[in-house]
Amino acid sequence: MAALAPTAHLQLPFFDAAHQQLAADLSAWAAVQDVDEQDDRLACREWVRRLGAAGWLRHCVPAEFGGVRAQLDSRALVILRETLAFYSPLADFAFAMQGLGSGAITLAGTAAQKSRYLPAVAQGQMIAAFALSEAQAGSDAGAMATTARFGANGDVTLQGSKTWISNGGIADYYCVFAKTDPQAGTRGITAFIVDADTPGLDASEHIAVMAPHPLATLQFADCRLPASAQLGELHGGFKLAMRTLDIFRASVAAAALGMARRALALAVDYAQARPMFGQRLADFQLTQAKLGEMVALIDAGALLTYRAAWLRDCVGTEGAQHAQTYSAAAAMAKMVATENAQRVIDMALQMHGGMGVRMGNKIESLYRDIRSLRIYEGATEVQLLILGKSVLRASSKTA
Ligand code: COS
Repeated sequence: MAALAPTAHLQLPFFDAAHQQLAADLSAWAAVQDVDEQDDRLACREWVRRLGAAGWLRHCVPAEFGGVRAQLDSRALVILRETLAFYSPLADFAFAMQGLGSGAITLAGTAAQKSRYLPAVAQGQMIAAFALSEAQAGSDAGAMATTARFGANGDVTLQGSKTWISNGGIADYYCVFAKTDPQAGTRGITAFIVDADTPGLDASEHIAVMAPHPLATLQFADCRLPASAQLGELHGGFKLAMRTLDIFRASVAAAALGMARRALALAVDYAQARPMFGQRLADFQLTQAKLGEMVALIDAGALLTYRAAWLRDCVGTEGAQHAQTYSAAAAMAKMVATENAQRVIDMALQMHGGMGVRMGNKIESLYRDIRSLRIYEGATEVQLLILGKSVLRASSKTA
């Protein structure tokens, strides 16, 4: 085990004493967890159970439904993900999906929906999932083809398929987005909560990926839901999905930071221990330059990440101006932190030489773990689109 996750950055004015305590407590807990991660689905269940039992998942829901704070606190989410990812990217993933898979219920659920799902998510008794992507609708989420048709008695029938669904096959329920008015584009999408045991839902198609991560394709064949399964406004599903993603994008950035900080810690340990040409690897200026570059890349991502979280917590997202400012800040944080983390981990691996590519070495697994963060919850290219649109919007206001 490397040293405990670093916490000096928590002295920055973005954080308060409760955040600092949270980081210290979580780091002490996470450092001694030992979960066998060979089977991603079993491991993910185990992480959800442990995270729930230890109370960490309570940060995913509001206090009224078993959470820690009155509202989701982005800085707490950032600290939780950064710290968990430092120790185990799969633990981070298990935590994040409880938040993402319940976020739309927190934002738009009825009292009955919130009472049924949120306390169970917070205790780790229900595993949550968010089902937006389809084979032909990844970055272009509005192009989804899954349909939801209302029957005469108000019930709903889902037809279609979702893919790349995190927690697919192990989730207890899915927040599913489907077209309720196929001609209306992004204005014709509605969200529904689909319990995993609903007849007509098949989540058995597991997708194997390069780093442990339970993923599946979902098939909906005449999958019938009661009217009470509708989540949020009719045709309001696209905005609900975007608002949910907005909350969690800054936390993806934080997960990338955790992995990058771990890679830096490993690189420092290795450089100080490895003899080479009569001195230590760390004594070469070439090595020092790389370590310097790594720490600067991490700090750049960190400042953007903490800014985004602070904006959401302390300025808020009420009103178009604040919502757009936050949305752009979260997009920038996600893009920079994940791209920088990939570079940092690559440099750390290079420093390890042949040991870096040896299976079972932590730096080798980090190299695989980081890759998907540049893709999921909005690829880097999507973040660039969001940022580009926000620059144009700002310039047209000042013209
Ligand atoms: N919050 C609230 N509303 C938002 C929003 C946000 N963050 N982003 C967009 N909207 C609204 C827009 O204001 C617009 O509203 P009107 O219909 O009232 O005009 C509507 O949603 C459509 O927005 P836009 O025209 O920008 O949609 P696009 O189809 O061009 O798509 C992107 C925009 C690419 C940003 C969006 O599809 C996206 O985020 N794609 C990535 C999806 C993703 O992250 N997938 C991963 C799934 S989870 S692993």
